[in-house]
Amino acid sequence: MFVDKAKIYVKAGDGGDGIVSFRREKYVPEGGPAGGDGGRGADIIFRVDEGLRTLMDFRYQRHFKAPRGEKGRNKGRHGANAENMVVRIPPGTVIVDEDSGEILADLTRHGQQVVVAKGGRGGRGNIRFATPKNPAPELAENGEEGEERYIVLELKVMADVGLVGFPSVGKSTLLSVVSGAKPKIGAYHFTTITPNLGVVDVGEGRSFVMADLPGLIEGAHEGVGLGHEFLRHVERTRVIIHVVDMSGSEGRDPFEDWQKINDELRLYNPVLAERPQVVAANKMDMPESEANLEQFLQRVREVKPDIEVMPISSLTRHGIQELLFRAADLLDQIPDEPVVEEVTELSERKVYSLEKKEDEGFRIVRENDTFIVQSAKIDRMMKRMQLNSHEAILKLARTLRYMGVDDELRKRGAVEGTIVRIGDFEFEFVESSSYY
Ligand SMILES: Nc1nc2c(ncn2[C@@H]2O[C@H](COP(=O)(O)OP(=O)(O)OP(=O)(O)O)[C@@H](O)[C@H]2O)c(=O)[nH]1
Ligand SMILES: [Mg+2]
Repeated sequence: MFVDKAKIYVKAGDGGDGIVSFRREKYVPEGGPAGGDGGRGADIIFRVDEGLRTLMDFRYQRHFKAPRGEKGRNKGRHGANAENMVVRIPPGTVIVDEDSGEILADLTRHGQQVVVAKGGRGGRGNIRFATPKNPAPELAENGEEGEERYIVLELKVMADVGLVGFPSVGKSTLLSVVSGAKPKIGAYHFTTITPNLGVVDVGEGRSFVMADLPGLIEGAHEGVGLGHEFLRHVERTRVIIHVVDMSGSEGRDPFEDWQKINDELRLYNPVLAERPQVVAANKMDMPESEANLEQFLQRVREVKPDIEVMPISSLTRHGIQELLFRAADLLDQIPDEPVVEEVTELSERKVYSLEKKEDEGFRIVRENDTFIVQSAKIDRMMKRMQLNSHEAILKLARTLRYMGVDDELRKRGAVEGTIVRIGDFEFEFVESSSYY
């Protein structure tokens, strides 16, 4: 098991602004308010697509910004809602909020989806603010901001392709040149003692997970050299790349190596003998390799005429691209089995609500002679208000009084003329009787 990870930023669409507008019709000199509401900003939705295997795509695109809603229009018409943005993720993706560490969703089945950032509501147009007392309001609201957050995607994956072979044939080296993985490489046997995995990007939107497994030796199927441990991993891979050292170093015979490993696979589980296998004839950069390969091909074809042998050198990278394409093609041909294991600790955990908890309170701090009002609610409200009209200011003042901000300021010593800062705005404190 290994975890493919990606950190991304999502920002849902802002709502469209409401507008101030008045009817202008023949014979109606002073038309009523006619400014429509803004449209809703786009949500960002993550949806499971079973065709995806890795989080590779998120290495190239890490920022997702959804479109905003349209502005309100005249004659009371709504601005259009923005179309939601759908991002495809592979099955088995756990979505975590970076700030809180909360699991937002744990999606396993095709088509499952979750809203990771909600689009903002459209602002109300001036039609909506009309009252009998104020039939022609000069007041409209800005669209609400779309949610934004940093998200960590975690995918628990199993390997699609397993590298098997004797120790020191170059399995780890191969993985290191085709993926971002950094396995330990060494001229001694059993350099690798636990599997390493890496994501291989084949291009054209195709990618797969490759496992570099510890070297196998004779008797592995009986457990020699931790054989069982390693073979269990091979069992789970869908395609086997059998790496054979063609240089015949250490007096070894490539054909015998190949046979011995295949015996171990078959003896451990006969199914493994049927698994699609490509032989990667490695170390072709060495002087004896060419001659050895010729011999190898002859002998191998006697026992298995349809065997695929691809000469490569992980050192010079010769033949590597062809090998990867071949592995990807084989994977495409194999019927999809579920590769995602149910991760019980996660699926039993509650999926947390994405709704933000409203924070209704406020805090007043003093900076010399200035009083600063800190409140998420008021900040949000001020962002929505178009504070260029007298009416909007009055509405804000009423809200502040209603929330108890006025009383608290007075208690803390604010008097007529004291400077009060809220967000980016500074006001003079005015005794409420003079509001009207
Ligand atoms: N000349 C040459 N040497 C290679 C090539 N690939 C790997 N080697 C060397 O072979 C040695 C063993 O490489 P590893 O990648 O560690 O082999 P391994 O199969 O992972 O070995 P274990 O983990 O012990 O099973 C290292 O010294 C590599 O530098 C190649 O294409 N050409
Ligand atoms: Mg190794």
